[in-house]
Amino acid sequence: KNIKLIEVPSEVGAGTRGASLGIDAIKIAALDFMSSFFIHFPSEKIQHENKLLFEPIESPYAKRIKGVITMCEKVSKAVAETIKSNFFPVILSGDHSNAAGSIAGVKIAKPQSKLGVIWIDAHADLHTPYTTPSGNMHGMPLAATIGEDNKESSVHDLDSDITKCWSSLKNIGKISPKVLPEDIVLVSLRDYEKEEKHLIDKYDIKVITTKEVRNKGVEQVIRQITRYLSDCTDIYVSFDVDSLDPTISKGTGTPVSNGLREREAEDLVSKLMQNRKVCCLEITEVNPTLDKENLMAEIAFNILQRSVNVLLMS
Ligand code: DIR
Ligand code: MN
Ligand code: MN
Ligand code: MN
Repeated sequence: KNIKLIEVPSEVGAGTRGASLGIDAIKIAALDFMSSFFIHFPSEKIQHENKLLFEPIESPYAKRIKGVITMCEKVSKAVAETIKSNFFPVILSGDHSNAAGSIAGVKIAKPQSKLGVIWIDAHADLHTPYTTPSGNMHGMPLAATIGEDNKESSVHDLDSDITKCWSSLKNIGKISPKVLPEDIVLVSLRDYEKEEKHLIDKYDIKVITTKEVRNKGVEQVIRQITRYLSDCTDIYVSFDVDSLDPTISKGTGTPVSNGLREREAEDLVSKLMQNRKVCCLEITEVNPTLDKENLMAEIAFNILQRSVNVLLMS
């Protein structure tokens, strides 16, 4: 496969500052490892909207959603163009809200696809502005992707401006829903709110716990995921570094115990790349400002490099 790196140094969707520096931290990790990895691939850097961080927040239930919409539009176009020109997009993003744009991009390039999503994350990212406990948009990309409002779990009243913004986010790429809940697999999920649990139960969304990864082993779990998504034509994989255990993941704004070990994450992501249906990989939420040793970026780089090596061979 031909690889193209798409760099998205945006952190307007995160609640903790610093993830926009994650991509540079991964490059520094490569340099510290004396790796020439980044020379070998064409890359495109998407212009960010991080200046919004200095401005007052317009809505507490969807912080900087306009910036997130702008980012997702740009990311979706870049990802769609990349796939159409026969390159495999590997996205390095600041915060996870950008993934709504990445998935939109895949769907724009492959409008007829039945698109599966493998979401490796401590969180479900299934909140909406109606249910969010934080207002942080990085907790919402999967809900936007499945076109969900979850009004039945509503805890906030929204004004019409935010309602409109949420509709725009759901409709990025003018296709909604882009993915069906039955075609999502949440891996290493362990921190969610009852409003998200409601959706997981309502749609019977597939969850694979850290314990299952550990007990069954990566290969077995991958077979299980592959079987589960067997009627999907294409698959997008998202790796949020907070899926890793906090003992190794210092560089995340949202550490949650009982996470994946480095080896498990590396095996899981890289071996998933052997699946021919996988057409896009995103690695996200490295926050080097929380991590004096740059360990998180080093782990992210190892996962990136091994995954790309597998992609190059297939
Ligand atoms: C929580 C935390 N569910 C929220 N979400 C995070 O604020 O929506 N997602 N950190 O990555
Ligand atoms: Mn996430
Ligand atoms: Mn997360
Ligand atoms: Mn199915």
